Amino acid sequence: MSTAGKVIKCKAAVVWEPKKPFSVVEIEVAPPKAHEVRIKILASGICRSDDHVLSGAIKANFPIILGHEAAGVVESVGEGVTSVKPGDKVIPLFLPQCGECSSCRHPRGNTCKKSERGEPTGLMDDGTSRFTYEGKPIHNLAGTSTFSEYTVVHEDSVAKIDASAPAEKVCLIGCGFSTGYGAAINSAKVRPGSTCAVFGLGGVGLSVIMGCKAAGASRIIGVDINKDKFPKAKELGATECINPLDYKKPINEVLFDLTDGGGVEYSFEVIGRTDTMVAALASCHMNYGKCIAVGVPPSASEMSFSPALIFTGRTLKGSLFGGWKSKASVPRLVSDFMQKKFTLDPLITHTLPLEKINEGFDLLQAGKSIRTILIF
Ligand code: PAD
Ligand code: ZN
Ligand code: ZN
Repeated sequence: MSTAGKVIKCKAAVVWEPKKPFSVVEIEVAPPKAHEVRIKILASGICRSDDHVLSGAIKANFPIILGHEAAGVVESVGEGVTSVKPGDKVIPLFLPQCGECSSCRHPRGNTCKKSERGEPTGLMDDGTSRFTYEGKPIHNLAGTSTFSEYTVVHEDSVAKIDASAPAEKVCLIGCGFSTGYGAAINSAKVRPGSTCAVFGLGGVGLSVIMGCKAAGASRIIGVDINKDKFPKAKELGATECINPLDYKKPINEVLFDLTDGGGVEYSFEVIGRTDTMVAALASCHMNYGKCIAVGVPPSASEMSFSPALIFTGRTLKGSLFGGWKSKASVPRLVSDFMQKKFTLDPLITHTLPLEKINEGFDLLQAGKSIRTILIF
């Protein structure tokens, strides 16, 4: 029996307030309104950005359904939806692509004005939610909310992908892989033969390493305070790994020593801390060095550093979703994966059912996982 046009009751992991565990409960998911798409989620990865919201570091409205790195199948569409239809395999996009705003129209832009930045509402365009629990609305995360068996997204926030793509792998193209890989190849435009330093060797940092390697970097230095992350970083292309806790000197000085006093050509901050952003900036060459800030720092934080750091020519640049125009690029990235142009398997360390979501976050917080994939 078709569920189109009807409220769907399903399981979702709800967080009632910051720092509290998820509760997997039965919620109601309303049908999609005009230009919206209801998706049956098949698999969703756990990203540190979800944890930043859970910890309260990134501001959001609660109660909330987190999750933004997923793959699923379209269950039904609202009026006026033309780019996807029921049955299509899709990836929800935490960064939309409306195609009309100044960023979408610019060849180098990707930060669509429809994306929720700064003060997120956690609601759909009409100011309401499609999720309710016992009649009370629950907020969404970045218009995606994929820790739910069903979710509703705007048509600008969903991309149709190859029907044969394995959801439990390509879900990573919805955030972690694309963010890291694109930071190297789009935002930094890593040059063949160059030296790179990657601060933070989680799922996103490892994807930066894959991007640096694909771009032909000859030296890739991984930096992390958890040495357990080193073997996988080396497997994916890091030529050496260093732990700041092993040195008395600041890590930027260590990196200068390792590069004959010149500094690296490209540095990437993939942690989400302002002190490591400044350290990454100070680690790159004073003249032509480029530092890409990928990690999401706490909402209220401010960064301070001496202007001398950039006066001589260094570049500091942010990178959201790897600089990709989301709706146009995600289907192509999935095809590239299907053609074995890159691998996602090394990023997946754990697979759990949705009911065990708290275990998945425990693993991330303990530094024991790269990506945990929740299977629905
Ligand atoms: P993760 O927690 O799996 O990895 C972070 C790594 O940093 C871990 O291996 C830590 O051990 C390491 N680390 C922590 N503190 C330090 C330190 N002081 N010095 C060196 N290493 C340290 O996270 P992730 O890979 O899922 O995400 C990384 C960041 O990227 C995080 O801030 C997340 O919110 C952000 C992100 N940004 C975007 C974007 O579009 N810009 C998208 C997705 C994720
Ligand atoms: Zn993410
Ligand atoms: Zn736009």
